[in-house]
Parts: sequence; structure tokens; C-alpha cells
Amino acid sequence: MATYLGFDSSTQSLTATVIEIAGPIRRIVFEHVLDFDAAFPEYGTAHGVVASGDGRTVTAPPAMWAAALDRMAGVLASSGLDLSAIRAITGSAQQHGSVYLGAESGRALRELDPARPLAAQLEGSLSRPVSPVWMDCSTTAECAGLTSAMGGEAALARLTGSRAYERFTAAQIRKFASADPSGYARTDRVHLVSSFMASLLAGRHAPLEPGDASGMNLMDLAARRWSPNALEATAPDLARRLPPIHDSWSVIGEIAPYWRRKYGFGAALLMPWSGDNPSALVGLGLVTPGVLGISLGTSDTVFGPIAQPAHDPEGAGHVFGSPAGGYMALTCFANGSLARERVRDAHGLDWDGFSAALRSTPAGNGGAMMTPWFVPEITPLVAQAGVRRHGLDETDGARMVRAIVEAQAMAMRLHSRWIAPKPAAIRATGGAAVNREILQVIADVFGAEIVRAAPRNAASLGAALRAYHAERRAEGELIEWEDVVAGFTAPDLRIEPDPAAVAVYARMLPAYQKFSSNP
Ligand code: ADP
Ligand code: XUL
Repeated sequence: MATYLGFDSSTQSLTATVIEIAGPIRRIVFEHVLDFDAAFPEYGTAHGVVASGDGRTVTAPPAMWAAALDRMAGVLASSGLDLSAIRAITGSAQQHGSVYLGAESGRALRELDPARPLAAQLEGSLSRPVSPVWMDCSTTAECAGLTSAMGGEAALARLTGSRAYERFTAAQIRKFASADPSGYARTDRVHLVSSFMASLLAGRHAPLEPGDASGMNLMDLAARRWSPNALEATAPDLARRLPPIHDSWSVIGEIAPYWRRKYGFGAALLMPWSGDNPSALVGLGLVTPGVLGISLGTSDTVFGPIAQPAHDPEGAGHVFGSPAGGYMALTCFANGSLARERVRDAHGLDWDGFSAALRSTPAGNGGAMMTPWFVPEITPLVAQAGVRRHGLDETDGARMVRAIVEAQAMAMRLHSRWIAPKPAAIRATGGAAVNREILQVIADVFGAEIVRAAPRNAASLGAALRAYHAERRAEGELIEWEDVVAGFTAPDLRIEPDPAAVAVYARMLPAYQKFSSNP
């Protein structure tokens, strides 16, 4: 029996997934989630983070993530699983967050003592006790400085896959280096959350891989190397402080003695950890270009694997490395479930009523349209919230419901053409993917079949699948990615587009584009 372990260190929790692969048997044998607030109240986090009064500065204590890894290993050890049989381990983490370590960290990692808790042994190693995380938006000035030093937004997006974003690591490092020069001077290593967690398992500083390194505004996306110009524009002497970038499937060593002696792991191989979005791409089975993923969560995201390092001509999307090779494109819509809930609540509906409204109204809504911008929008960039209506009575609940869902689906179609102009199929996931009627509208607007990925922890499953692929590769067995994910990502629902509705939306799409781009 071969088992593989994947972690996901996300904003609010740490998840572990163990898969078993033995011939035709491919199954999840362990899955556990540790919620940070509940399990580690001593760190004082809310939803995994500590936010300033104005909400712009958002950090988390890296010691808490270490404590969670230690606790999770204990849960694994008492689960009855044979940890000595786990062949390989990797993980993923929330993207963009950075961890700052001093020169003594190398020795602390090498000399981890199984008789003592992990987090306490790192106390002297942090040159900055907190990590800025992806929710931080306090670096607008640093973004402007970086953008102008790099020759403008378009040049930076072409080079690194994204224009400068507040949460991206370059702006965060730039802010720390100028706000706390002595803290920066004491910093020997700047890790991402992913490479910090991998370092704990390895007992030495671990490398990054292109999937997560591309969330920093520092990596030359095409070359998959640090861009010397971007490093120089960010902070003095940054090159020697960053981990190297290795292939996602490279073996970085075996799990450190700390974990073997304390919890009974064997000589499991380790690979670099990736970002949660790139890892979820694998966990959802999105391993071949042409297939699009849509996640209907708090916000909606559209993403997919792409072969070449393209970039969004409108500058709203991101391109990351894919841990399955190639690249991944991602576009985020702030008005996702939030906007659907606003319309639902304004008309006193529950989700069943919302679905009934979609069933009772015709595709195209008789020409009525609205824009979905209940809050400022990322894609397209809409700075001021405000919903516009055309031929729509706002007291007509059923038609308002159809209008919001059609507007969102058309926006997804228009702003994902740079990812996949005509996707062959769409994989849907996220909380709102339970709603068939919403999925039907999306299938009709795209003119593509939708398959729903069964809900599960896609990022930690993706990590376990990456561990399997990399361990086999290290043994000289090259497994195709379709075969790596087979059996783990089977859909639980299929929705076919309705040809009559597809024809309606083909006519409506240019009209919506004009309506939504013309203030
Ligand atoms: P996130 O991971 O971003 O926190 P989820 O993917 O868990 O979010 O999705 C949660 C959202 O799913 C809720 O905000 C809710 O609006 C939406 N949702 C739940 N059930 C339904 C339903 N039946 N129809 C439409 N949306 C739903
Ligand atoms: C992606 C992003 C978030 C975090 C959340 O750019 O900021 O999705 O990765 O974990």
C-alpha cells in the first residue's frame, strides 16, 4: 500500500489529506481540518488573522502555523494510520504572505528537538514576529513605487504575470524594508508561507516553486527565475534573502528527524509547497489547457491551466505557474455570492425561491439587464459600487434574480476569453455550485457543458496528488497528469447547455458588453 500526505495551510485552518494508491484502489484515507481560532486561542486571531482597526493592515503569527503543523502531526499519529508507510509529503499555503527569519534560523531548523514543542523552538528565529497576509492592503504607495521603477503596469504584468497588487509580496517586503530597516537588516531569509512550512518539515530552509513564487511580483514568469530588476526595485540586497526556485516536482530531501522520532514518520520524501490556488487546480483535476474552472464562493473566480505565460490584456487577472507544468490564469470577481445574496434578501427569498425565480423566467430576461456591482468590482475594475438597470423593474424579484445571475455569467465569459476563448468544458466548485439553476445559466452563456467537482478540500488533495506524482517521478516512473488525478476528481453532476438558450446569449453578449462598459 502506498500513501501520500498533502497539507493546506490556508487563512483560517490547516488541512491534511492522506491518499492511498494501490493499483485500481485510489481513495482518501484521512482528512482532518484544524481551525486556527478554535485550536489556538492563545494567538488571538479572528478568522485566522489579526486586523488593524481600519482593516488595511492584516497579519498572522507564523508561530501559530508551526504549532498547527505540530498538532496535526499528533492527530495523524493517533489516527491509526501507519505514518512510516507515507512515501512523500508536500503542501500548499495561502498565497503572498511572507515570513521573516534571522541568521540563527538555519541552526534552529537543523537542531529541532523532538522533546520540545515546535513553535517554542522558533522564537529566537523570527526577525519579524508577524507575517503580512494576502488580506493586507496597506501598501498602495509601495505598489506605485514598484510600478514606476519597473516601467509601468503593463511592463510589470508582462514580466511577472500580474501588475503590482497590495497583497503581493514585493510591495510587502518593500514596506518592511523601509519602515523597519534594522528588522530588515536582521532578516536573513524571506520565506512565503509555503516555503516556511516546507522548511519546518525539512529541518532546513526549503526552496519555492513557480506556482507560489509567481504571487510575489518578483519572478520572471517565462524564465521561472527571480527578476534581478524586480528584486532591485523592491529592497536592498534581496537576492541573498530569497529561497531558490525549484521545479514543483523536485525532491528537496527527506522529512527531518524531529518528525520521525516524535510522530513515527519514515523516510518520506518532501517536495516544495505551492500556493493554494495552483494546488487546487490539481485537486480539481484541471490539468489540461482548454478546461475552465469556476469557483462560486464568497467571491467568484474563473481559472484554468494555460500553456504559455499569457497575461490579461485588461490587467485584472493573474498568471501563476502551475505545479503541473505550464501556467495557470485566474480572474477574480468581487461580486459573487455576496451580490446574489443581496438580490435574494432584497426580495425576501431563500435559495429555493431564488432557484424557482430562475426556472420561471426566460433565458435573456426579455432583453432586461443589470450590472452586478453591489460592492466595488475587481473585474472589470469598478472603483465605485453601483448597480445599473436596463428595462428592469427593481421590484420584480424574479427578473432581478435572473438579471444578476445572467450579468455575472456574461462578465465571466467576457473576462475569461484571454484564458480560454471557447472552453471545451467547465468544472464548477464552491458553495453556490450546489445550485443547479445557476449552473444552467453559466452553461448556456458559455455554450459549454458544466461538470461539478464534488466538494472537498481541493488544495490539500492537490498537494497529496503532487506528492504521488513527484515520488513516482523520482523513482523513474513518469505518470501523465490525467492519470495522477484519475479517480479522485470524478464529477457528481453534469449540466448540458440548452441550444435555444445558447443562441439567445450569443446575441445578448455584445449588448451586455456595451451596456456594462458604457457608464
Ligand atoms: P468561501 O470558500 O469563499 O468562504 P464557499 O465556497 O463556502 O465560500 O461558498 C459560500 C457561499 O455559497 C455562501 O456565501 C452562499 O451565498 C453560497 N450558497 C450556499 N448555498 C447556496 C445555494 N443553494 N444557492 C446559491 N448559493 C449558495
Ligand atoms: C490569491 C489570493 C487568495 C489567497 C487565499 O491571489 O490572494 O486566494 O491565496 O488563500
